[in-house]
Amino acid sequence: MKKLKHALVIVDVQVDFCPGGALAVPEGDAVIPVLNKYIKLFSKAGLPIFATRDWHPEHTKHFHSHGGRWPEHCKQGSPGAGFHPALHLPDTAVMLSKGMHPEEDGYSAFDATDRHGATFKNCLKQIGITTLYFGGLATDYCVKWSVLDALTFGFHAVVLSDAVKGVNIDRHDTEKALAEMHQQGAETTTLEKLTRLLLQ
Ligand code: VGL
Ligand code: ZN
Repeated sequence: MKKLKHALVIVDVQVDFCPGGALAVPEGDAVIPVLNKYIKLFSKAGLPIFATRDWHPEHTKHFHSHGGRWPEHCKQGSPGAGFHPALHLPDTAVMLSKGMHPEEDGYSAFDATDRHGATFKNCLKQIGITTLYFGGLATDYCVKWSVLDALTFGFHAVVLSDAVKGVNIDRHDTEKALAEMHQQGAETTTLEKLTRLLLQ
């Protein structure tokens, strides 16, 4: 892991995607303690951490109520749209918001912008990031599209296989998503492997 060229991307670890939330990912909260360890690892190494949030307007084609695929979730400013309180995001983490456009799903982190309106891609370019490590929710939607976009844009993409969970509307969606990401060139790692690599 070359210094400063790698970054952690935590996708949509929000209240609504965890058990009890409006669009709960089964066992979605299980990623949190693992992600907290990744956060420590990246922080200690001085590597940047990004956290995306799904941030929908009241009216969007994303929702059932407007002909879309999903129940209402992660509405801007609602408690469900907050980061899960057990996730220990450092103050230095860069928050990115996505899904604000009423005509678009905005699944990918590359649809997101920071608080100044800068795109994720520009944030990464500015600091010379080449490799992205993805964890969070959900494997078969926002993680998948973020990883595929990362590859399309020429980044190395690594899926943190012990820190992602899928919605699984169809039983095999997570499996399929992981296979598709792999096929497109994504790698996978685990906390154990990455820790070992860093200590070398
Ligand atoms: C997501 C479904 C709808 C996700 C967001 O974060 O994966 N999934 N909106
Ligand atoms: Zn959404």
